[in-house]
Amino acid sequence: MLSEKMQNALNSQINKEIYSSYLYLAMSMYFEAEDLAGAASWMRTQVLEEMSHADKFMSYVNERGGRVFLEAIEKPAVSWESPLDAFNGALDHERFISASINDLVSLAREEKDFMSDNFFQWFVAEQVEEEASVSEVIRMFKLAGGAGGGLLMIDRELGSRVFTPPATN
Ligand code: OFO
Repeated sequence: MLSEKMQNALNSQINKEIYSSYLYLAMSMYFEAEDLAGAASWMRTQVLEEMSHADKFMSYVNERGGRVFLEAIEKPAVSWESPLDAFNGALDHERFISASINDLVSLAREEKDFMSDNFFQWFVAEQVEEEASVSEVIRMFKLAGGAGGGLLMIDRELGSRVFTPPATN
């Protein structure tokens, strides 16, 4: 059985994951408008990944006999100064999510809720990958100088990313 505090924290995390999905959808639409189809597609993959995170949290709350309450999702930004600016925004957001997952782990340990602690470890590892994959794109944009043929090459590379659903625990 989840404590009320843990259930609230999990519901808040579900909202953050759905917001992540919405934010990356907004970035995808920005890239579409900039004619960067590969970056748009990379972000669409990220949209699916974030919804899979939300789904994993929702399943967990239900498995533990808790109740999911869906709240309003904040409106994301609609445009960015450059592709690099958008990916920098994505990295800032992932760092914010990592901190939020760390807070969940702290709460689980405080409450001696070791089931939740164990469940959150998947997300701790996932955040390492999330931050690394966005950092890698930022590195590519910086190397290419943000324009011309280099930008087109990066866009093609980004378009090759495919969504792999996470294992169901
Ligand atoms: Fe991007 O990891 Fe979930 O939010």
